[in-house]
Amino acid sequence: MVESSPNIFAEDPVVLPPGGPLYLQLKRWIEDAVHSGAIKPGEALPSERDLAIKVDVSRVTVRKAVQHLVRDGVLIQRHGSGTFVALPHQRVEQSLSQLTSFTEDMARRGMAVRSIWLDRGVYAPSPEETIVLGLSSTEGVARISRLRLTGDTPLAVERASLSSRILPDPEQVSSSLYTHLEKAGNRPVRAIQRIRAANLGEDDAKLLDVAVGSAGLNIERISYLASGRVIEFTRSIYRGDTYDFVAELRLGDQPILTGSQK
Ligand code: 16G
Repeated sequence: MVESSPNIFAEDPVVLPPGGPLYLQLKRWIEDAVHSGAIKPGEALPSERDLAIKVDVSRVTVRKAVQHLVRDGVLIQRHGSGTFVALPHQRVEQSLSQLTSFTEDMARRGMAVRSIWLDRGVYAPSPEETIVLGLSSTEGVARISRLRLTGDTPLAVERASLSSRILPDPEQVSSSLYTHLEKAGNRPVRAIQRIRAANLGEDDAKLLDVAVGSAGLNIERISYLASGRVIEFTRSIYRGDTYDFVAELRLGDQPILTGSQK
C-alpha cells in the first residue's frame, strides 16, 4: 500500500525558501523534501486543495509547481489516484501484446515524457529502408531520431524511418509520431518486433547516460497499416536497467499430451 500524508506536511508552519515566483519556491521546497528524504519515493502528496491551504498559496500555484516536478521526473501523477514521489530509476513495463506508442505507455503510468530531437528530415533511402518499407524508386525516406526521456532519465534512442509519401514533412511531428499518423488515418494496426540484447556503444551510451558497454535492448519494429503496407521501420536502443518487456503467454490450440502419449 502507498503511504500518504507524510509528516512534513503536518509540520506547522510551512516556510517556503525565499526568491522567485511562489510556484518555484514551492517546487524547491518539495524538491528539498524529496532529496533530504523527508518525503520518500512512492509516498503520496496531499491533494492540490489541501496543499494549497497548508502552504497558504493558490491552487494554481500548487498545480504549476506539481506540473514542473512531474516534467522533471521528481513526481508522478496517476490518473484518479493522486500525485506520488517518483521511485528512483523506476523500471517501466511494456506489454508485448499491445501496439502502443511510447507516449501512451508513459501516460498510462502517469509519467511525463519528452523527446530530444537528434535528427528529422527527408533523405535518400538506404538499401535496407527501401526493401523493408517497400519504397518505389521515386520515394524518399523520412527519418526521425529521438532521445526519449521521462523527467531527466533517458530511456531509449529511437530511429524511425517512414516513406516520404506518408510523412512528407517530418518537422510536423510535434511530440507523438503515432498521434501524427493517426490524424492522417495512417496509424499502424499491427507490428512485428524483434528484441536483441546489446552492449551499448559509445554514442548510444552517452545519449542514454550510462557507461559504455552497459546492457541494452536493441529493438526493431516494423509496423503495418490495415492494408498490409509497411508504414514504419524503427530501430531503437533501450536502456537495459529501466525497461521490462512483458509478454502474456496462453496455452495454444495444441492438445496437451498426457503421460502415456509423450
Ligand atoms: C514506441 C515504438 C516505436 C514508435 C513509437 C511511437 C517500441 C519498441 N517502439 O516507442 O516504434 O515509433 O512508440 O511513439 O515500442 P510516439 O507516438 O510517442 O512518438
